[in-house]
Amino acid sequence: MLLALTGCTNNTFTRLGFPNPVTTQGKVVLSLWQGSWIAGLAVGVLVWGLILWAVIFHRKRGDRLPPQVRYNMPIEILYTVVPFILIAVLFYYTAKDENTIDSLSSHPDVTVNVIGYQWSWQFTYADVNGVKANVVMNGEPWNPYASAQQQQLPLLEIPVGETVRFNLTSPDVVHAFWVPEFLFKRDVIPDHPNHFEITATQTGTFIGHCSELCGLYHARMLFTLKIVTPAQFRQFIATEQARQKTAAGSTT
Ligand SMILES: [Cu+2]
Repeated sequence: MLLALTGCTNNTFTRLGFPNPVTTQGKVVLSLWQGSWIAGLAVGVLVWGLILWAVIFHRKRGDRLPPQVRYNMPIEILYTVVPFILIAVLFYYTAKDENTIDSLSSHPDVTVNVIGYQWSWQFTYADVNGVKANVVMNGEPWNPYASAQQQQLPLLEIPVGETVRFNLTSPDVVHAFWVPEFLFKRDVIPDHPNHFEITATQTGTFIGHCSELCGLYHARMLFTLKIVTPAQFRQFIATEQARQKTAAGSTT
């Protein structure tokens, strides 16, 4: 029933509490989550059924000790083999999906270098379709004296339907890059660059978070993620390149 439900509807109930994924990788995570629940429920129903059966049909009827099953080889082997099969199936699908989610293409369409620092984000568009972009989007570290409305969140804009690679580094402590709708987070570790790729499947605006407690204003370490059409994205890059060139020119 659950399988049929997941096939034809898309709501929090059939997603078992997960957000609606907006990347191809996120959809893989969601399927693994749903599959694990279905497997878990199937085992649960069997075990609960056996417990109820024992409770109802094997109640204590007098003082005679019922037949004991200790050192019964076939049952001992069953106890060992069945859990092993359960774990092996879960392991197989988890490892398979991890490989899919972790896979890096040889030529991503867009490469973004991400620096997570106390307490904001910097996004550098290193490469767009094999061409150096040199666009830097920097957040202002959280200012406790400014109102939430005054505070500008750093902007990460990416195109829908194209592979985007993120290279993650940190100059200070461990952070973690997290967009709930990616159904994915990855640590941002000093002296240990991390990488991952996503392909967005729909446009929209989302909020990204740091998900590793990193100090006083950790909770304020947010960014805006905008997934736009490839044409809007090219326009964004061109506009930022022009703006940043002018800004650089006016300071020298
Ligand atoms: Cu952080």
